[in-house]
Amino acid sequence: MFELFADSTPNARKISIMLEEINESYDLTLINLNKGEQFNEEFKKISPFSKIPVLRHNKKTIFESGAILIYLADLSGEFYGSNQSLTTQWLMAQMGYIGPMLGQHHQFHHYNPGKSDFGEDRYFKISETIYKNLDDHLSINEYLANEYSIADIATFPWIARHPIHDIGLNKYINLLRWYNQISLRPAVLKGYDLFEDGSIPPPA
Ligand SMILES: N[C@@H](CCC(=O)N[C@@H](CS)C(=O)NCC(=O)O)C(=O)O
Repeated sequence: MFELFADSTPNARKISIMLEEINESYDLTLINLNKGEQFNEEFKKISPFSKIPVLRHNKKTIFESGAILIYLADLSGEFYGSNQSLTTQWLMAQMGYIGPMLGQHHQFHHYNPGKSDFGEDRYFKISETIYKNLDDHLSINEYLANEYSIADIATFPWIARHPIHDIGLNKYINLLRWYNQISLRPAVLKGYDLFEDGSIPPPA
């Protein structure tokens, strides 16, 4: 049995999507970030940096969304792709670059506009470049690694925040094709809306 500690965020959605993809049922425990519940002492025991998501499976707990995805791919034998090294490279690119950079773009451009021209400009440009680099790669590849994998599952919920990026997903036709294709998967539709408070944003 699985228990997912989460809120409605891109990193948490990676795990609910993966659990749906591998057909595992799970209990959801809301860690309400707006109320600061991630800082509760009890939660810190299973999440050393006070971050969601965390997955409990049997008596084990696992933190860090990339590590959780690898754990679930190993356990199920699914979605690690035919070339695990390639899948890991794209997964790590999401964990170390795409997610953190888009996350900073959210902070400067969407949540705190006007506080730092430098921050707004820097992370807008980096995010635009990420869209362009992904678009180039997807112009000759159907998915990030050879086939649909945990690398796509990790990246999709971040691109799904495109309405607040103001970059224009529609301009990147290969990224848009990938986005639309993944949006249609029943597991993605269900896993994305984990707390039934927000479905996948349509392309714009
Ligand atoms: N590298 C971590 C990042 C986790 C993360 O930043 N989670 C955010 C939500 S998406 C969070 O818990 N934020 C609460 C906070 O920073 O106080 C992972 O991928 O699991």
